[in-house]
Amino acid sequence: MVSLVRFFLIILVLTTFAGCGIRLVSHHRMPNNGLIQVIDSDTLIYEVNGKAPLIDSVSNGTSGDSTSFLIKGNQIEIYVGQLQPGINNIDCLVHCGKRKFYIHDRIYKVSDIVPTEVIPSDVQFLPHDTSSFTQGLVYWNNALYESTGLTGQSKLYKIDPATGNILAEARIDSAFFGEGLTALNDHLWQLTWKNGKVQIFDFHLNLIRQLSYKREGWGLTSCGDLLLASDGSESIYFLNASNLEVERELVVYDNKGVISFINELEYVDGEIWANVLGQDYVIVIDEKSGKVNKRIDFKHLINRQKYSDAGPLNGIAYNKTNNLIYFTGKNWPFLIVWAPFFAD
Ligand SMILES: [Ca+2]
Repeated sequence: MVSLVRFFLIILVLTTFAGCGIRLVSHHRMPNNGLIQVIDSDTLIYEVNGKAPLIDSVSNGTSGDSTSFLIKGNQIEIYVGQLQPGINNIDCLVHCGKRKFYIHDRIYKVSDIVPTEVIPSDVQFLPHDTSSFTQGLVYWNNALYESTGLTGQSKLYKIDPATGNILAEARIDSAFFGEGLTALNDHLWQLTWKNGKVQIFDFHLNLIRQLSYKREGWGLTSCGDLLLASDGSESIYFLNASNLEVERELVVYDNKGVISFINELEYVDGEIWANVLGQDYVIVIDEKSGKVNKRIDFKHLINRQKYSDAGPLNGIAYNKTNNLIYFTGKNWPFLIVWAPFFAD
């Protein structure tokens, strides 16, 4: 008899609280990191469901005075119009009868900067091997180095930056799909796409060692003693080169929202130049805030009717000794050489 009473008590408790909870009903979360994009509306609406869901009060969280709340029956409206662009935390405690619900979310607000549109002029062209499925480009010690992709075809090239001539080349492991490439600590560092490895080469293109890596490898550059890597999302990861642990994550966004599919990277004087998969432009990102400062358009420089086999722009390399920047793309017939000058 005792066990029967216990059984009905359990059923009663489950029935009372089944489906109870609080959920966001005004916005969607981004699938890979749960971020909430706040673009058109400055009000988040959460709703309590379950039995007797009327909200009594709300306690402020770490957002302090920057947000205000409005209770409407079983809904709470959180106004975030005063928050700064970029990532913000929303923390509060909702009191609902004897129950409490915690709201802990990360939102981002769009950038307050409208990117400057730049169209490169006075560029030079160098030849580029149209069989190169370009995935990364870097300048180091008077040479360009290129990483190319496709499983079984991936290579590393050393290229003369004055002529575009190939000086040396090496195949990488035929099981690997080569991706982003950078120079750090007198070595070349190469991502692989889904092979879970970072490969380290000397400048004669000899493999020195491999490190395990848990993300997809897309673009790679370096700043100081850190590696900066993309994985096709809207984030750039600042990695400790000794263990590839993430020291900082930078979310890229402009005045219209977060920018996904960040690919090839190049660190240039406090900014990160990046291409976006499938686009013939390069965005220039503030290293600290993630805001896009400029958008450099290359579509007038690649005639896609004439070069119908050419894929996306996917190589950016910076020679800081003479301020030249090199660009190319998957199966492009040329490298573009440009000395950028921004009149700002
Ligand atoms: Ca690069």
